Amino acid sequence: MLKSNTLYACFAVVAFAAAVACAGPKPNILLVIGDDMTWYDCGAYGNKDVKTPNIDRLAGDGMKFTHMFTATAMCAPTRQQLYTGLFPVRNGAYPNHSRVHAGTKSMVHHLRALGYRVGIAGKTHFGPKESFPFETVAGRGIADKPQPWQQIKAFIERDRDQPFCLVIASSSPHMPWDKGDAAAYDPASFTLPTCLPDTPATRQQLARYYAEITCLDAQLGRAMGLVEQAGLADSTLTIFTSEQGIQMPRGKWTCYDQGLRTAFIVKWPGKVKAGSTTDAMTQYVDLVPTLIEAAGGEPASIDSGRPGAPDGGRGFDGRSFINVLQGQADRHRDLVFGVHTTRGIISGSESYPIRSVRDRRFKLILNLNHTARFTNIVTENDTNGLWADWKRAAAEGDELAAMLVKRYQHRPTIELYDLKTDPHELNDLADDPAQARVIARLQRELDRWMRQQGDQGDATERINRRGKPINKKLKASLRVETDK
Ligand SMILES: [Ca+2]
Repeated sequence: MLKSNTLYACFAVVAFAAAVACAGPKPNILLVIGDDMTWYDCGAYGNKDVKTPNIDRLAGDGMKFTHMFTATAMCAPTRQQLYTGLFPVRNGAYPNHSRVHAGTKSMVHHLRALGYRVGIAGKTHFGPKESFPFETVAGRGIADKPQPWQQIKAFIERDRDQPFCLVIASSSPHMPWDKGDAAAYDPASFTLPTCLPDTPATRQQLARYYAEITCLDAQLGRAMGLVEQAGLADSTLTIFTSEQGIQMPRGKWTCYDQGLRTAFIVKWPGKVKAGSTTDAMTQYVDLVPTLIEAAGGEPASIDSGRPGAPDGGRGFDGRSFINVLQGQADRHRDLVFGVHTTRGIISGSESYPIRSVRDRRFKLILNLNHTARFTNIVTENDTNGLWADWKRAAAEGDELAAMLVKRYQHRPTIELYDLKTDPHELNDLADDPAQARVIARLQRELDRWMRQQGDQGDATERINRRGKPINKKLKASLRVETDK
């Protein structure tokens, strides 16, 4: 009896010590989000042409993730998975410009329950309001105007006894690439990634895109400066993420890494080692559980507002990676998933569902309606002349341009890439008999994920999602039906 009491006392002491170790002041949270920026297009991730001093400084002060992924390479589904911890089909916002299912909860609910005030400045691209009841700190157009920054400053500085979570969602470098100083860049001097054809339009458009990335970088610097001026730098967990990839073929609106992979840097003084890097594979749905744990909550006990969690309950699809942040783990996910629907995007194909799964080495992509022609604004509107220039280069014998132009619109049913030897996914191995087992394994994993998500592929693509398109101006051009 004495022995068991002693054991119990020991457990109690250990449990108390653990609770004390996890306790502490709740950090403020500053989340700065880019828009359509390819993950490697900043100095911290290796691009030597684009000027990003603030992103690079943040990386020097925090942890750089090399394998963070969104599951969807377009704006509204990306943001709604990031804020809900739920993958797009399960939360309902899988077409672009669509909304989550009624009742879905977001980080606003979860962090408020932990005592936070939760605000957003800039781009929203979510709905309905009940699922994302952010305090509106400032509307869109935060780039050059003074007033939004006065409002951001006031939000950061008020109510010092209450922790805040502030999302600053920039619209840069989303097309049309008209912000920043393109004249500061010399297109002829650029070192192009091997996935881009070296054409005049590629270089000219990159100059405009880089200029707008520098504009985004300045916004990050401004936000970090306001936190520092308020004396809150040491008590604030700061995140920068690039969102999904560039609006060029094989970037936005695809499941290639150029679309899904994202820059992700976390500074958390006293918790995250400055200047560190992790190769752990993580996804945007893992962020909300991580923030809940950082705020002292228990992500496993949270009701996400939706059924169909991996364990059959109502929890998140994502899992907290706080042990990665604290240097206690260098692995998180074994598999990363992707989903794309062309319904709901401007000039999108009638139905061209794409699903993908990736492990550390291989990427499997399924084109579920591959006989259709893949279309979107890149191919049908071509406002910057890039597509026409690539087609011209292809006709004149540029082999990379020819392959990219052809494969962008006409793809096989299965694609397989070895990311170790082919990081830009240019050499499709799906027809290689030696890869049959890899394909079968990844296809099983993808099937399992789609079942958990309630994703029936083409049939899901054609379901008229309940919920109004979030941008009424685009309504006429979209194929997502609205509420009856
Ligand atoms: Ca975007």
